Amino acid sequence: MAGLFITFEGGEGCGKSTQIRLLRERLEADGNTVLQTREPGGTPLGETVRKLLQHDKAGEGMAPEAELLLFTASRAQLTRERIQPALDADQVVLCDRFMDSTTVYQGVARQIDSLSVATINQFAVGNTRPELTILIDLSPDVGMTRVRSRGNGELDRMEQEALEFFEAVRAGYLKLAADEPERFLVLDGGQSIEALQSQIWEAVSKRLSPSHKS
Ligand code: Z5A
Repeated sequence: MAGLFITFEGGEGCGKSTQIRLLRERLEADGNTVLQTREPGGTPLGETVRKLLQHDKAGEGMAPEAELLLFTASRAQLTRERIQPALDADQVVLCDRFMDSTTVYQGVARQIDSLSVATINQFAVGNTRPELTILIDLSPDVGMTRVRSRGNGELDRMEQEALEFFEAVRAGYLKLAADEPERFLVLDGGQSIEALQSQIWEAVSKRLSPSHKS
């Protein structure tokens, strides 16, 4: 596969968006063409689904199965409309959340059976898989404190879940990472922004080949 596909995962407020922005800036300064995107969202269809999932009144009382299908519908569109074309053009793709979020949030925390989640996830992404997944691990209470003190402090539909939900998410991520150590880089999200950035750069720069510069 051409290109380099990197995903970022972790609980709320772990620092993904901050690190993705810094990494994109550094990659671009080095002459790489970068697609930075996010889930749910990243396409007009996906951004509409994002509103439904997070803030729309229509999302109240959403069944876990409907939630699973909405997240994966957004992903199916993003993969085909933006991610795979960018990889085919030998670009670096940085995605804020991808299929591991569904495995953990809908599979582990919402307790939808793992076989159904895996089947639907695979159908959504086809053969487009990340080469590197950076998991920023942080205790949920620290993450939620950061989220509450950011912007207007309002919480979206999923951020209103109980602490146990986010503890299950964290444990789910750590298990996934232990099962696939060659794909995952697990970092302590309690470190400074600069310390995290330098560990991320070390891992990413090893995977960059001269052909990624275009
Ligand atoms: N979800 C799902 O259930 N299933 C799926 O398949 C997918 C998603 C794809 C998406 O939320 C929600 O959808 C999410 C999972 C679910 N739900 N919940 N709950 P989102 O896109 O709105 O938000 P998020 O992905 O959870 O990220 P976030 O809350 O925006 O946080 P972040 O990107 O990880 O962190 P940040 O914005 O970079 O940093 C947060 C704050 O901390 C900010 O003020 C920073 O300045 C500060 N910060 C960052 N790094 C540090 C360090 N190192 N030290 C101190 N302070 C820091």
